[in-house]
Amino acid sequence: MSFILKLFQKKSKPVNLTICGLDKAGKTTFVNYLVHGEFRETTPTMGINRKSISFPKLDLHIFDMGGQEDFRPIWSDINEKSNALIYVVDSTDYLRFEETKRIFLDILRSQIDNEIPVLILLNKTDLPDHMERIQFTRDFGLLEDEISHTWAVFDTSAKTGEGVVESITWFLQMLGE
Ligand SMILES: Nc1nc2c(ncn2[C@@H]2O[C@H](COP(=O)(O)OP(=O)(O)OP(=O)(O)O)[C@@H](O)[C@H]2O)c(=O)[nH]1
Ligand SMILES: [Mg+2]
Repeated sequence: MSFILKLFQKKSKPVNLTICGLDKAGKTTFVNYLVHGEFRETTPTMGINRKSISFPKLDLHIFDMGGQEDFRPIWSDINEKSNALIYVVDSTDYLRFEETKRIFLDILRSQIDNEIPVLILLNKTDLPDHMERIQFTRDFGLLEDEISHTWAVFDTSAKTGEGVVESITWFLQMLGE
């Protein structure tokens, strides 16, 4: 490519994306599905797992955060520098529902700006007795007046791939892809 063409070539927009959620929610499995197009076994993320994916109009720099309690204090620093948030919830983890809701609302209130789009993944919907999306949306506090972010909830399975393309397509549109 000539020097002149390179000068006028459209640059991809860099986007920093944080993926948060409790440990074992399926964050890394989701990222793996995005990157490899198939399910891969994972090990718990110790700290931060970084991946980059290029789309035609944007470069996604993914910060897949470790969800164990010890690593959660790191989240705020990364979230404050992020342009996008994915929050992953294990749809079969009824026991920790209030814990994940509290942490999620705290991120929205104090760690990210109002204009940042938020994609919520109700993950592991391949498993029986998972939460239903409509009920989840209400119980998770998303319909409250104080929520001013653009958000959407998608049923996903990072194991079978259900909802992976649909959710990321919505998100890329919100990010200007
Ligand atoms: N059935 C099912 N299992 C899943 C799904 N997503 C993840 N898992 C499994 O759940 C376990 C935890 O997945 P991870 O992706 O490592 O979870 P994580 O949120 O990254 O966990 P931390 O790194 O500890 O924060 C693994 O055994 C995955 O295979 C899913 O959609 N369906
Ligand atoms: Mg992980």
